[in-house]
Amino acid sequence: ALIGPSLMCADMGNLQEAVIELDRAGVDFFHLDVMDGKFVPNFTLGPDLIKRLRGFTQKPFDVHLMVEKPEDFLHLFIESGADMISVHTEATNHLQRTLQTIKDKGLKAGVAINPATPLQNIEYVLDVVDYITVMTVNPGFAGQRFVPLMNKKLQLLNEMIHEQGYTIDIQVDGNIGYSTIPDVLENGANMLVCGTSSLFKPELKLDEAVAKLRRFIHELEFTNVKGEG
Ligand code: S6P
Ligand code: MG
Repeated sequence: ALIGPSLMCADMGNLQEAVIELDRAGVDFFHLDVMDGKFVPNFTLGPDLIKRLRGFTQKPFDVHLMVEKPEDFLHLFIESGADMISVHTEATNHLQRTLQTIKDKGLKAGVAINPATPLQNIEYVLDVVDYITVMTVNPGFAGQRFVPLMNKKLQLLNEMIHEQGYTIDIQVDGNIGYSTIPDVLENGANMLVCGTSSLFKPELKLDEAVAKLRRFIHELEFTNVKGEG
């Protein structure tokens, strides 16, 4: 599974250093949360900041748009250097077109889905998405508790994707840490958004936190493979 630090959980006064350190520690992608104070009751990173950080790593930038009418703002994030953009199914009446636009610009297109939103809402965009972000907390804040039914949702999503013959990455976002990772991996997630629950801990340096998490995931994947064989 891929490790993607959520930069809203980094020290905002030292974002540049955080990106450089995480890059060196070998993370797989960076997750950048964008909020508009309407779709979610908070504000975080914006296009100018993302553009500025873009210069400090070559790793993919995964921009998670928690904004209403994301179709109106795609150009800002494409210009700021995003490699992947996810939009919420709840935030637009034009989901298919919005995802198609992201793909047409040469980026990976993702759809994010809130805990209470049924999987049926994304059934007719499976052919156009590269990844699905299953929100395992309600979006807006770091440090929240995992919504328990999300493991069942992941399992059903995984089945739905395979039954229909698609290859789509499953990203999980929200309280992804040592207590929740075994189950989400078991249920098919392969992209982990890592915030305060795993990487950003006051007692651990970022490179140590990444190494520790990587070891944990490797061991789980190893035992899973053994179990299947
Ligand atoms: C939440 C946002 C997430 C958080 C992440 C934080 O609205 O989309 O990406 O940054 O969930 O991780 P944690 O471990 O603090 O929940
Ligand atoms: Mg996010």
